[in-house]
Amino acid sequence: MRLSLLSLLLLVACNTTSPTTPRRPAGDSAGDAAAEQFIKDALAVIEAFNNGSLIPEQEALPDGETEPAPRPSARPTPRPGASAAPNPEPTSPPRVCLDPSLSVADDADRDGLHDGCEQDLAERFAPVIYHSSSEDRWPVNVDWYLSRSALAIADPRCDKNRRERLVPQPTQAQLVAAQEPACGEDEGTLLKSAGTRSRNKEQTFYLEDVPSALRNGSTTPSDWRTYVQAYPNEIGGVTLQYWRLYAYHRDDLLNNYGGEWVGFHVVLNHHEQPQQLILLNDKFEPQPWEQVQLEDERPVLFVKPGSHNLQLKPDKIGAKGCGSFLGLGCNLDVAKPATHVRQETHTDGAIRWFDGQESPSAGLIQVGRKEHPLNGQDFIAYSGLWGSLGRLYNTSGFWGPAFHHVARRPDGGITAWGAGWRGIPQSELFPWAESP
Ligand SMILES: [Ca+2]
Ligand SMILES: [Ca+2]
Repeated sequence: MRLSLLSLLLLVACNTTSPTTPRRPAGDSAGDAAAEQFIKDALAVIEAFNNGSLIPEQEALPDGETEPAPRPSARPTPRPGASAAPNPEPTSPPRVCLDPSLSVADDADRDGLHDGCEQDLAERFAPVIYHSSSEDRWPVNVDWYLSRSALAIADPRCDKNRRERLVPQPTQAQLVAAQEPACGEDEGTLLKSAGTRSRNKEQTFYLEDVPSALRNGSTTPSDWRTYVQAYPNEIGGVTLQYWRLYAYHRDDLLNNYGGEWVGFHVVLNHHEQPQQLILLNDKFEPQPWEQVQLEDERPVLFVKPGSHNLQLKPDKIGAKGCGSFLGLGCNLDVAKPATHVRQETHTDGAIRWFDGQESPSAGLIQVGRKEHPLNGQDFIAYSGLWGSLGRLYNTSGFWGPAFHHVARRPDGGITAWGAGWRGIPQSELFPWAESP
């Protein structure tokens, strides 16, 4: 069993101020040594925590609990008297986009950063994305998907293994407003479409797969919206998360499912300089910025057809349009426009197709926090699945950005949503409630 951070700090404190240790007058050298040792011990605990080698235990939610539950603090609370400890963050101001005098109008997602400044950074580092000319599952956006799907619930603990359609073509407001009573041993608990995350994809809200004829997504470029979340990070800069939605994931015969979210992070330091690009394909993959191809300051990413995994290089991405015999040996090549579709994701960017047609891109939209969405993007608080339930875990839909499955922390925290977030609210880091 791991000791919680709070327990360790208490242990340190108790050892330092043990009632068996006689109190010493101020200025006493032994007392100074004890105080010094206390600070050293506390710093060691803080360092271990920040290194990830000390993770607070997750407290089980009581039955029926669906509201945000108090969690162990993501960062240690300094003890009075330990304030002489140096700032563990290796940077000093300026803090990017940070303004203590911000009004709610300027910081509607309440992360301490000016929303306009966050948008400017997101536009500046918005990626250029290449799809192969042999792609057949194109991007969509949230409202496109919702208007062709239906909100439903699955609860195998009910009689007859409940699978029930609740709201056809839900709006974003309807998507996050559903509440249904749980069956079985959880009877009396309310499952919430904006709150309850299912561990095993059993007792869960889900969005039905779109009909087969629509699984190729949208070929209308104005539908290819890119969603952004920005937040203050632990190196005094801003982390930019970019997320995109596809109607369907087709990997192979066995690993197909509806509703796929693909994302990555751009980590900026306190001088607005990018340090890392973190891919979120099947795992959390930080990449040094030096390895990222750039167009001006913008990262360039390549999409593997069907699975939509993101790559830093176009290696082994097959394509059409090379003019080779039977298309043999044809791969996506930036220098050969017939092998790809090039999308500038920033607002006012363009999309150029392999046949030369060009049209405006859909641009970026900030989603804000799941507790304080921006720009009407309420979907970000939806905690159910984005595709139907299949026979297996991997053939069922997956979660959206704020409840994403990649690299989930041992204590249940959502890594893909909260990595490096300085002072992350516990209600953002953890699901609000969990079901089987
Ligand atoms: Ca903000
Ligand atoms: Ca933000």
